[in-house]
Amino acid sequence: MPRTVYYVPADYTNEASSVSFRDRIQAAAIRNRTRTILALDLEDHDPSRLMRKSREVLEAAKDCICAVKINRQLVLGLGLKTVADSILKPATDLSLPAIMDAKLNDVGHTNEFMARTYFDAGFDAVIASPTAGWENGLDSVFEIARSGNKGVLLLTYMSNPGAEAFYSLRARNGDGGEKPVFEIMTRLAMEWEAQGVVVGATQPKIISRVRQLVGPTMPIYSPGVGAQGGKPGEAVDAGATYLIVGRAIYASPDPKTAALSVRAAPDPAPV
Ligand code: O7M
Repeated sequence: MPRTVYYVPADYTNEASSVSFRDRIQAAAIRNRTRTILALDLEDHDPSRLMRKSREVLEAAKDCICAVKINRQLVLGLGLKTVADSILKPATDLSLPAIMDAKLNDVGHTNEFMARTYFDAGFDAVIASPTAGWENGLDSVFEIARSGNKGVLLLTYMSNPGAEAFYSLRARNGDGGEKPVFEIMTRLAMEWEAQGVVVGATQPKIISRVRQLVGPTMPIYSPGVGAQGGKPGEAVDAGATYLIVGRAIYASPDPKTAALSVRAAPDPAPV
C-alpha cells in the first residue's frame, strides 16, 4: 500500500473559517512533518494542576504534532470554558486543529446540541459513531459541521481487543449482502462525506481493508500506538494517515522527545 500523499490546497490561507478541517490538519502535518495527533488525556483530581500539566505537554509537543485531541475526561475535569481558554486557544494560535473526541452516538437533537456547543467552544472537528445512523441521528451534526467548515470523523473499528466482537460481526445491509459491520460503517462514512474514519492502529489488516474501500485520499485516523501495542510503522504502511497518541507522549518524563520518536518511527518525512 503506497503511503498517503499530502498536499497543500492552493487556497490555503491559515484562516480557519475559509479552509476545511481536512485541509487544516493536512497543512499542520506538512508544516511540522508529522502524522501524530496528541491525545491529551491527562487525569488529576486537582483542576489547576490538570490544566497546568495539560498545557505543559502541549507546549512540549507542539512542534512534533499536527493536532490535539481532547477526550470527555478532560472536559469533565476542567469544564468546557477552561478547556477552550487554556487548551483550544493556544492550539489555535499554533495553527494546530483541535478534535473533540465526543463519540457522539445519540438521537438528533442531543447530538446537534453537543456538536454545536463543541464547535462554538472552538473545536475544529468532532468524533461520532455511525451507529446512530443518519436520519435524526448524525444528519444535523454533518449539517452544522459543513456550514462552519468543521470536520466529522467516524469511529469505524476500535483499537481494544474486545472491539472484534462488534466491529467484525457480519451483518446484512441494504444491498442484501453480508459484510462485517466495520465495512458497512466505512461505506456510511463515504456516503455521508465524513472527513475521516478512525481505525485502531492495533489492527493493520483492518486498516488495509478500510484503505482499499475508501481509496487513497480519505484520511484514516489510528489510535492505539504505543501503550496499546500498535506499531506506528505498521499502521502507516497499512494505510493510516494520522496516528492518535496519548500515554506514549504525555506519560513520558520527556514528552517532546517521546513525540519526536513517534514522529520518526513510521516515516521521518511523511510529506
Ligand atoms: O495512546 P493511548 O492509548 O494512551 O490513547 C489512545 C487515545 O485514542 C485515547 O484518547 C482514546 O480515547 C483514543 N481511542 C482509542 O484508544 N481507541 C479507539 O478505538 C478509539 C480512540 C479514539 O480516538 O476514538 C475516536
